[in-house]
Amino acid sequence: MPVEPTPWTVEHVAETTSTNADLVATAASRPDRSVLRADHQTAGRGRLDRRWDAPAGANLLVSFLFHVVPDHPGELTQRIALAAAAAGHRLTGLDIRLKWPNDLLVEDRKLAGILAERSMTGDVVVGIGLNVGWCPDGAARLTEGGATITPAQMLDELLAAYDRLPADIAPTYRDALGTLGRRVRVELPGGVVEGTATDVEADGRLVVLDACAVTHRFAVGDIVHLRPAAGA
Ligand code: BT5
Repeated sequence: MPVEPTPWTVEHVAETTSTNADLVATAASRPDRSVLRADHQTAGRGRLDRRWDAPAGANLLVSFLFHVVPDHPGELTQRIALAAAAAGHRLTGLDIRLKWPNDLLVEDRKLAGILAERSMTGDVVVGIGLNVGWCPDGAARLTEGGATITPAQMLDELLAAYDRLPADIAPTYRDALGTLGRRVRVELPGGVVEGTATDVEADGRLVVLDACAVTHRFAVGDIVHLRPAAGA
């Protein structure tokens, strides 16, 4: 008999500063698989102190608390990304691809971003901002093809999709990762590397082969998907 997953404990608030900040601060007093969704964030966070924008009520702004953390904690981010992509596709038919390390894209436009953080107690909080009814210029949203979807519907579908993921997500993640096979520019505080993304390792590191046939492995970084070279 397959083991039933721990049920999700879902809380919904009208407004907060950041759902990630709330779960990180209260991790010890909440059960495993607590979920906090807000209609509006007054200080929504991206990575590296960047901002995450969304008008009140328009988009999915939600964080997930995990007390049970796998050996490679990035797997939780990968699972949320895969579940969100599957749920979005199920609701709209859009072809949603993953961009390493933590974005969801529709035709190279950003649909969602994910921010994972550790609490003082070692728990992991994974937050996703996913554009449902609104997106900034140049980004993507779930309703762009005319579908009528609410953030609450998208969350329900995401939670169900998460619990349908297989025990070993590595092949599913690799298939969904639009970064593989692409020319990429990796931007790091110390400089820039350009090359072809050839693989992703079990611990989530991206493998990039540069023009001098040197292999680089990145655990963190911002990447840009480049257009294929002319004639390639
Ligand atoms: C991310 O950061 O993409 C992670 C975003 C995580 C947001 C969620 S919402 C729920 C939870 N609570 C939080 O406080 N945060 C999480 P990053 O890769 O750094 O991308 C941030 C950049 O994306 C910004 O600098 C903007 O350029 C752009 N951006 C901001 N809002 C956007 C939106 N709605 N759609 C697309 N791009 C956006």
